[in-house]
Amino acid sequence: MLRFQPNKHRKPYRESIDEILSEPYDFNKVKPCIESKVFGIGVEAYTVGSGEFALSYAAMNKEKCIPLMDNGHYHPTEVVSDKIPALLAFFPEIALHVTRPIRWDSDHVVLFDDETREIAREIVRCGINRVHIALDYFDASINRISAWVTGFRNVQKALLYALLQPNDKLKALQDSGNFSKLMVLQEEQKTLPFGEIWDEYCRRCNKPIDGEWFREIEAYEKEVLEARA
Ligand SMILES: [Mn+2]
Repeated sequence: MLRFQPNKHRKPYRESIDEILSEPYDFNKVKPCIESKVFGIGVEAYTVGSGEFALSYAAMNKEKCIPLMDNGHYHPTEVVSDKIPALLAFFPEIALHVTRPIRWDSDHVVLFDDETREIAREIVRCGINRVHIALDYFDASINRISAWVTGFRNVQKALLYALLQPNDKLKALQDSGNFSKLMVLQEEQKTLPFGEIWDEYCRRCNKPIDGEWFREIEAYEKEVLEARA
């Protein structure tokens, strides 16, 4: 007698996704996503929708769904930026949940940090039209509007930063094996005056520049949110 039932959870999970995706929809307009996770609260030792499960499902059902990577859902030594070109070698399009992981947890407010910039650079290098970008974070310990605005602006900043890179020049240096110059150029770009370009982008979009918007949120907190409490 079998003590354990193999695939007790994964088989019904697979069948339920099959059933959900059997409903008619236009795949050109609706992009169901299969998102993996490396943990679940209280079930750190075993997660049904693991990376292998989700990616295999998406690979076998390319006409019905696309894979989604949440960068809070991997081991802390793995980076989603590196996985983007790998998946795009097999899938015409992919989706992302951009977030900020801390240890085993995800969903913190996205910062303008190294990995967010690297994710944006891979998106730009691989083809911005092939990647659907969604944000996935919250933080109830800080003002939620400022959390939302900070993370959203940081992803926009990362994309602008990536678009400003001399990508053709960097590619030519890589292709010709000139890795010394490639490294030097990439390092020197880090201290170029990015903030002024971001401010100009905000002005052209008719949106507040950094330093202007937070006071509006503070005023709203005082006048509206605190009055509700
Ligand atoms: Mn997610």
